[in-house]
Amino acid sequence: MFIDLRSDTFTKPSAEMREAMKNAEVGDDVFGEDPTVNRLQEEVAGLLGKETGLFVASGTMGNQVALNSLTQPGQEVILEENAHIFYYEAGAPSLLSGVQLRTIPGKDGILTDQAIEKAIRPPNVHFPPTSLICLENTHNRAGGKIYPLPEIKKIHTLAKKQELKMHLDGARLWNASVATGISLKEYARYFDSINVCFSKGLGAPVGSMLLGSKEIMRAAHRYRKIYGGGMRQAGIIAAGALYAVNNNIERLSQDHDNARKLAQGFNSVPGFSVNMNNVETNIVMVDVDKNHFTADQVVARLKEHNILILAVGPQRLRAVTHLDVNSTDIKTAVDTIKTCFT
Ligand code: TLP
Repeated sequence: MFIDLRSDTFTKPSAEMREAMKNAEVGDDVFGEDPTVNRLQEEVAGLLGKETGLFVASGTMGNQVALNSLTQPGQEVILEENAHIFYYEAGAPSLLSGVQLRTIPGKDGILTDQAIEKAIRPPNVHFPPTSLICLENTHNRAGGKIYPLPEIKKIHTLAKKQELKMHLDGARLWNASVATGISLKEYARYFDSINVCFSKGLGAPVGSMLLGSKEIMRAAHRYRKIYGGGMRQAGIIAAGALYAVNNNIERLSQDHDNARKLAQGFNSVPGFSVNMNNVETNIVMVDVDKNHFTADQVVARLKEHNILILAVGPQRLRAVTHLDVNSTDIKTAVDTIKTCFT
């Protein structure tokens, strides 16, 4: 049995979740007639305080449908240089929305309103018009970093002043909310659209949701269809997501505790270092000293001992905690790291 720390996307649906999926009431969701999808959309829209939600196949689809709905081809979108939308979505914004991405380096993934203000294009025939700001909370490549609410508020004020739209990639917004005690609604209110994922820390096998006003969601619904995302009896998978939302949010705090323990474990071994200030949720970014090993060497060695982690750079590892990894597994992982590398 592997202890799989590569991502919180590796979770398998529990017996109870599978039971809920098996018993799901279904209908044709392209006609808006799947009762389970409709219930999920209503419940999650209620949780986030948005008018309406649209169940989509993946986080990537949610983000890309949002970009399509909030921009026009030829416009520019501002985002942080390590944002998932820029880094890991296969160049989709240029292909699907015809927009140009303007990336800005953040501090641990976080942008300030001043940095964004400098990047907004003034009216000039030479420039693409800026139309959208995208933030990511928690920030994946920054190691699950939580976007500070005061910063979000300042960026929102700037966006209002400059008449720009705001989209949130909230694949792990649940983690931010559980870690800070700030409600999902409070985080959501500063954004025109938000994507949340059920298939990460919440442990559902498939599915994400885009949320926003009825007007934005009308456009989003059409783009989802254009992308081939009309999923018919999607209630089968929506039931897994519904189960996840109703049962697996509060327990995320255990994943956060486990991430801290794992990070401390790495820090106790020469050659590894984790900035503990950045271990705020369930992602641990580990820097590997090149005088000791490469990230690939560490991955290979740990795999021999049934522990799976990811190399996300030549000297950088990522480990993610989730509901299929308990505190005993973390202890085993830490003991193994100590024996293998000291
Ligand atoms: N992230 C995955 C990989 O794509 C890197 C992971 O293992 O962390 N936004 C954020 C912040 C994400 O972390 C992810 C997935 C997505 C969007 C995309 O979701 P999916 O994989 O459902 O398209």
